[in-house]
Amino acid sequence: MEKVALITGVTGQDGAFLAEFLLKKGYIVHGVKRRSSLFNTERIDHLYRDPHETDVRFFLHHGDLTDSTNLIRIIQEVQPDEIYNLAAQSHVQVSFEEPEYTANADALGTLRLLEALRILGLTDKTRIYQASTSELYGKVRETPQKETTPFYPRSPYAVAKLYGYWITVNYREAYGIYACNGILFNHESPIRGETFVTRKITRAVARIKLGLQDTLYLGNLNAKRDWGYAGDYVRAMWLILQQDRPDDYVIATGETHAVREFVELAFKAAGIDIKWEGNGIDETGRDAAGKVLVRIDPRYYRPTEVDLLLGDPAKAKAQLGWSPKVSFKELVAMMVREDCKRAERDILCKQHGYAVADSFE
Ligand code: NDP
Ligand code: GDR
Repeated sequence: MEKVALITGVTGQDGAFLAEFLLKKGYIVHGVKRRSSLFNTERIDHLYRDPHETDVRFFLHHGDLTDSTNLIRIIQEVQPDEIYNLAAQSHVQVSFEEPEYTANADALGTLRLLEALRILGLTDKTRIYQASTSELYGKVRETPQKETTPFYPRSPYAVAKLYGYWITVNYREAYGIYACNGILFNHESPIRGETFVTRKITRAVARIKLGLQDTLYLGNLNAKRDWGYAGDYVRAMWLILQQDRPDDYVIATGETHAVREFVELAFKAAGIDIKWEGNGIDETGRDAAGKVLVRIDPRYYRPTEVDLLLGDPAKAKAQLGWSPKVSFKELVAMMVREDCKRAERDILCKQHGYAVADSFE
């Protein structure tokens, strides 16, 4: 029998990678997407087929994690073997501006899915994966961070995800649901949202290289992250739901790099050497000719920062047989390469009189 998966957040970076991965494994995949005034399916358009065709295996449903009745209806219709709860207001800085909405979608949204399984009598049938995060570790208590490291969330996003983590554990213990947390460290790709720091950097590097932009404005260059490749991480999500017993796992590379290093490597991948000058908000990154390419804008500083994330994926390696395949250097180069192609396309569009979006925050 073919397995049926339901992915919330299917239009996001991970949703797109996971949908493709599961379709390749022979799953029938259903995705929940929000209604939006413009198309928001760019990342999954290549997977979508007209539902009137035969042998369609990928279906989309309108839905929202803030709407219980809608989630219950979708789950009742789909009767999934596996649910991957990837939907979230996932931007840490935005969560300081929209804390209540973030809690509603990220914390209560998780509860709504778990309750739907109970209401529909699917606690024995449906396995559920919760997209937990290294942001739970927040303020450094121990490095590297592993499954037993205490949590200390440092943003409304992380606090909401803390609830999501524990409600998942609680429903596993209380009702015997196969419910698991993947505590995933940062993972990136050429389809990463443009306002996360990695993509913001690689997009700007490409546009600076091709003359579409002069300067890249950033916040804290000293924050350190354990960055991996999203394609590797969705494989871990699937493995987590294929074990004999439900459990929680750290998924990380075991390497950490500062934002500053990411900037240097990204420019290098585009053939530009960056030299740093000055300190704090006056720090600049210059090319060999002395032109300022990187400046600090304190608007991007966070009220409370997470200084250092470094994960220990030993448990995932031992129990899931998972390890990352794409290195940090390969990831940066891949992202710069793809953004250079997009910048070239933007130049063509401009030359033919079509408007293109110039800047992202
Ligand atoms: P994205 O921001 O790229 O995607 C988030 C998805 O959630 C989008 O499809 C978005 O829809 C959808 N969404 C947002 N709010 C709602 C809502 N109220 N109802 C339904 N759908 C909603 O995130 P990623 O793909 O990067 O991350 C996937 C998950 O993993 C998230 O939960 C994130 O918090 C978590 N995570 C991510 C990590 C990473 O490094 N990428 C690391 C650890 C955890 P739309 O397209 O319409 O905006
Ligand atoms: P993060 O990712 O907060 O780790 O959350 P992000 O890329 O937004 O920030 C990483 C670090 O870079 C610093 N930074 C900047 N960040 C942004 N966005 N823009 C800037 O201009 C900038 N300058 C410096 C930040 O201060 C931070 O320290 C991501 C999300 O995907 C979450 O959903 C996920 O849970 C975690 O990763 C793991």
